[in-house]
Amino acid sequence: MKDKTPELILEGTAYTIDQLLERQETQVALAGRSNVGKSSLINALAGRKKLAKVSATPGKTRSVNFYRVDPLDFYVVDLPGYGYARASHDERRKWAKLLEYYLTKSSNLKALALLLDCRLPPQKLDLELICFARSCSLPVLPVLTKADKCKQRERVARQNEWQSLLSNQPILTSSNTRMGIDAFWRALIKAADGEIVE
Ligand SMILES: Nc1nc2c(ncn2[C@@H]2O[C@H](COP(=O)(O)OP(=O)(O)O)[C@@H](O)[C@H]2O)c(=O)[nH]1
Ligand SMILES: [Mg+2]
Repeated sequence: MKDKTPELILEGTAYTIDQLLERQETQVALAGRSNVGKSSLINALAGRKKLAKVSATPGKTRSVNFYRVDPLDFYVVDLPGYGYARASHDERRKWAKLLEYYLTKSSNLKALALLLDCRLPPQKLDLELICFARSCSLPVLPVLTKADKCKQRERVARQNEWQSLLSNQPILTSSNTRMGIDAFWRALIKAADGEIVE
């Protein structure tokens, strides 16, 4: 990257839909299935080990964290992971509602960075979220995680598979090796500028 890598600063946490919709600043959201590697990716973006909690026990995040991107003045919004197998029916419904409200009602949201496990074929819940994002004209930026766990052939196959379902090219990343982290930063900045479209 030509410029200095921006910083991520945790500025607030929302627990309710009202708190979630209060923010007026430009936002790019991060979403993905529980355990996809979202917290690890936030830490890799920030270049810090413990900004976001990496969980040994999945399904723990119930709140929405707002990270300010300094000095660019937009927010990276860390949405709760979905699809945790052991979540109760009530919890799932609550999460779905929160996600739905946020995606439909947040006028400052520019794009949804969707984290997808590089080792897995497209999953039902991911496809449902993509459909939903489309229904509210929200551009989806696909990000493949844990690429270090895949051979090159598998990476390319997975990229092609997602490419055929989405208009934007998936970015291959690994929080462990930092592969694709700069590319992800560039894509986030483009997304905040409204340059990523569906
Ligand atoms: N090999 C590998 N493991 C990862 C990577 N990112 C996350 N993990 C592991 O995947 C598990 C879930 O990670 P976490 O960041 O907590 O996922 P989250 O639930 O989506 O926030 C943890 O055991 C991480 O160490 C990666 O890029 N490579
Ligand atoms: Mg997490």
